Amino acid sequence: NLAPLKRALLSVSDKTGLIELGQALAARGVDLVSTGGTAKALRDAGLSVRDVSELTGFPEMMDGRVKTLHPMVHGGLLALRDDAGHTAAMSDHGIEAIDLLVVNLYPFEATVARGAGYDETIENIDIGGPAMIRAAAKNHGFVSVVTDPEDYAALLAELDANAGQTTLHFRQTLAQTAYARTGAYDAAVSTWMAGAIGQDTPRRRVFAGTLAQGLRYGENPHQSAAFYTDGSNRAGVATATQLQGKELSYNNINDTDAAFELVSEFDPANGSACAIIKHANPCGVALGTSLKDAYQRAFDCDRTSAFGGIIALNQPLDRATAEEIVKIFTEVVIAPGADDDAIEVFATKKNLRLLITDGLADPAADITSVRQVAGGFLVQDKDNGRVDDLKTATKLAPSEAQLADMRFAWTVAKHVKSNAIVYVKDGATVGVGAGQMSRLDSALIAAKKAERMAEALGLPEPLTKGSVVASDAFFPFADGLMEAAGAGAVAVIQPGGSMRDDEVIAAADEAGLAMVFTGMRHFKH
Ligand code: 93A
Repeated sequence: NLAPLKRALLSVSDKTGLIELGQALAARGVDLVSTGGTAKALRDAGLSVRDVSELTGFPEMMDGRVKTLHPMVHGGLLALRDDAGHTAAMSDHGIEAIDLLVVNLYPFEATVARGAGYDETIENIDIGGPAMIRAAAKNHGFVSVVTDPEDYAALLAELDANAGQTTLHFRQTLAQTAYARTGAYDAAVSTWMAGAIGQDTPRRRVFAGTLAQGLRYGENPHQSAAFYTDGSNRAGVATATQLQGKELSYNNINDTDAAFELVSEFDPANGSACAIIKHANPCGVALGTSLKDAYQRAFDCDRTSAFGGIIALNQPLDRATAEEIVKIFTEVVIAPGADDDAIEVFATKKNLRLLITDGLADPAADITSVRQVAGGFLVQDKDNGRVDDLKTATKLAPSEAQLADMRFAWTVAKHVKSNAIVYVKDGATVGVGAGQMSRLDSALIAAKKAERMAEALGLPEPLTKGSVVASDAFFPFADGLMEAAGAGAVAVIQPGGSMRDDEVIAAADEAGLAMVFTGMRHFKH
């Protein structure tokens, strides 16, 4: 059991809750020591506080770069109170024990987020703060370290419950949080530098994020979960503003991300686009003469699956589209804006979440993606591959209209889990086959869904008749291609490059198909 806490060093950039904490500590007889700005804030509130320069015998210098980097501070944080050698060193050098460290760091992440220049960003790399945090956390046997204003209340409650001290378990928890903070901080610095200097290899990267919110549960109710932001401030689900609806779930966030990344492929200057996602795969994607038209056409691809789906739009939500969307149950709508009329329409559906982003995501951005495997992480550049030159492989060349549909189908296929087969007609998906272990099965499933939709819509034949089809990777055999042709596809876009390309091309020629090769594949696993 430690003696009641005697001395606290407070050095905080975010002064939220500082005065209340200082008052509460002073009321408990704790001696306060602080760096310049923090000391001033405490003094202005009428508290008595010593400057850290009084402790170190050195002024804060070099524009504050050197304020607490001194043995008087670090000795006071690191000394083992039950070690005769350490306590002797303390008394020899007049080092005063620091029992509580309250630090939050220079706002590096916020500085990056607001787009500050190189020099200003460098100046916001905190050195003394992390050094103290790491020292205090190492010495958690004796020292409490608080790095988040949200923990001030818990600290005070702990002091009250334990005669002016903290329990070892509490200090351990604080230390664990502290190392998470310094680790994430340096990761943010390294990530920013990678971008600033054009260091784009994923081989020298470290990943950490900032807790954005705890989630009710994970993919399933028996899994606990949380959501972290990576500080990149990229437009998307992590940075969107939620205007209404209950809290997003783990699966909502994952699906909303898939929806928004997909719809962001379609430049709003070229027209309206809508993507509807279920279980991270699109069940309908369409361009339209208006946003409402795009939504309706996306919906008509697979009305059954669209129920309870997640909708992403590439233009601000308007009243007409909102009125159409509320006709069925939808989990989330994400869009780069919403007008007042649309917001009014959505207000009648309390559970429908509406997320507003700051523009669209840049599909060409150089981003690193991370996936966990047992015992490690897989890191790669995000798939931002684009194909401009399509090579016609068959005798028959595609028409301009078919080429436009092929490019659309190819873009959608990039966002469909492999094996991906996507049928498209007139700028709308009419059949999506996703995530099958065989390409043939994906082609079959997509065609089957199109048949079902034709029945539901009372059409004379499935919309796959006269469609184009995209395959995210080459057809290893002619069978998948023939399945697509059987469903009515008349033009094919695929990477090419199979050992049996000759066979596949011959089969396409025989069936009277036009086929182009992209020379690039878009596996998504
Ligand atoms: O510039 S520093 O890296 N050098 C230091 O020695 C130092 N000591 C504390 N930054 C340092 N700090 C940071 O100053 C703290 O982490 C805190 O964020 C900030 C508090 O400064 P002030 O009390 O003057 O507002």
